[in-house]
Amino acid sequence: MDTQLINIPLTRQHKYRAWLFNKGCPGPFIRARVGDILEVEFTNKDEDGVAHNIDLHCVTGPGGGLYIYHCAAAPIPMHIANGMYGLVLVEPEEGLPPVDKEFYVMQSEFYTEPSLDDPKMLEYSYSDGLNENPQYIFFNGREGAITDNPLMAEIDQTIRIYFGNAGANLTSAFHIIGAIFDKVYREGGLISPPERGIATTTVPPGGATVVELKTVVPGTLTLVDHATSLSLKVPLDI
Ligand SMILES: [Cu+2]
Repeated sequence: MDTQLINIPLTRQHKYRAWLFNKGCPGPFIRARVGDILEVEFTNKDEDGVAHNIDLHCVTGPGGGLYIYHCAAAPIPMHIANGMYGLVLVEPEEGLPPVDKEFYVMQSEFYTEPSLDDPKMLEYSYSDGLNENPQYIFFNGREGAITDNPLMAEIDQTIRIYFGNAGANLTSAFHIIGAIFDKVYREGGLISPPERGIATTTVPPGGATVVELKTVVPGTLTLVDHATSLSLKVPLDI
């Protein structure tokens, strides 16, 4: 893996100088199985000379689960808010049951202020980061990431979503409009059996969940953070 500085189209109007794992926001989905040895080679290509690293929450988790990884160089909230996070799945030894479709979605906050040099650029806001006052909360790192490229499935398929909340600060009330989660592996734990028939599940910052649902009728299903006032305070990607 590597780290680079990339100007990403954060909103329809603005770019943001993001710090990314493998040019992605979120970074690559890492998939392993209990008993695997995970070798991570990490190169810092940050041309501004900022130090970066990788903190994989799965390092000592026995039995399998879905875990966040993120840059843990100081100040940590800045590195997370700049886009340095992803998910690592450690499947149980026997593997997860097969499904028809799998998707990778991550929520995170962006704390921004206009750049003094370029009105089309946004920069990280230290004060809003400290005050936990995000300007944007997005799925998959930018405005419209999912609405522009919808997650598609056919009728009568079983869908599994690997969902992570990078934070850096707010808890997600993860919900899908138009369906019920048939299975929720709470907080990404794969050792316990899944909960059944959940409408909204809590995903803390630094946490993840695995949810499954079945497509019953044709239509558009919408993923949201059901903390509804947030959609008035900041634009939510729905
Ligand atoms: Cu970093």
